[in-house]
Amino acid sequence: MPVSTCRAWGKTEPDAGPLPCRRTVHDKEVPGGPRRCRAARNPCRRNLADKPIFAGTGDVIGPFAVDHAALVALAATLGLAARPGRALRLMTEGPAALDLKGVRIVPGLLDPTAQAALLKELRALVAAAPLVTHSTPRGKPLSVRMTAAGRFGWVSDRKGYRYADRHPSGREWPPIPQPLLDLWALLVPGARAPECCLVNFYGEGARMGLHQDRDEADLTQPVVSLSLGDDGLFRVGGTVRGGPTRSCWLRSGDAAVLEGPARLAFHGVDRIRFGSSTLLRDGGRINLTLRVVT
Ligand SMILES: O=C(O)CCC(=O)C(=O)O
Repeated sequence: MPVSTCRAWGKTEPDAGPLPCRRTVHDKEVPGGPRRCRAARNPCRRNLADKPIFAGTGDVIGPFAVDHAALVALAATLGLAARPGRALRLMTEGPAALDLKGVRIVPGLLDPTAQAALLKELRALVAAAPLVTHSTPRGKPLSVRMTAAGRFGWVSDRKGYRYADRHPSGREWPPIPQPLLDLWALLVPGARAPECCLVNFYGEGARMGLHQDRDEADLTQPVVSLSLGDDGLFRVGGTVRGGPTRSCWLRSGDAAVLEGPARLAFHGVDRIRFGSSTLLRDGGRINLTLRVVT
């Protein structure tokens, strides 16, 4: 059987005919931006089984301007100051972004060292505020387990979806880890300070249906999301339910920013590739979303 080889992935797959390579980003941890599949004549077909409409090449909006001081602060709080090469490369090139229906996706923003450093902070966070299985107002348990940090945490139960100033245990939420505040400053300079960092944990089979983030009082403020661990298939639609959507895989270290007209875009996670990352020993995906609540 003829095969096409995607050199970037180093795998051979059955040849299913000429189809565009959808491998746009994410395949390697590349400080400073994504790499593309170079097998233009023999494109990889790895995503065929997944069938999402992936963001295409034309959607790459290239490096975006970053505040270098914010970048250095982030590198320092993540303990990367001793590795200035990486920070300097980012400072020179700027991270590249992808426009997914107005949502800014920044692939590979945190390298594996930075991810491990952040994970350490998250372990302390979860020890102080354990993950909870919330339920919908109708009483259906959510598959994603959650906790939070900051002045507020998002909760849900028979009383509805809302922000609460305490963990369901009655304890105050722990503070938002400094690297996440630095990440916010880097990605959305000029925005108000985040008041909540929602921590979503996706175990095997967990998903999040399409929804809008609209429990916050000031919808002009952005939402910043960071993914760690297993890949998650992120879907984005418009600002009204229904209509076309587009998807891309979010990988460990990728960030996404919902801002401007896309602040109220419907979005969700169709599924995760359980075990696709080695960041978490037992598998799973963590997503952190930083929000201004009041
Ligand atoms: O897990 C994700 O990537 C999305 C999380 C999300 O949509 C949310 O917390 O509102």
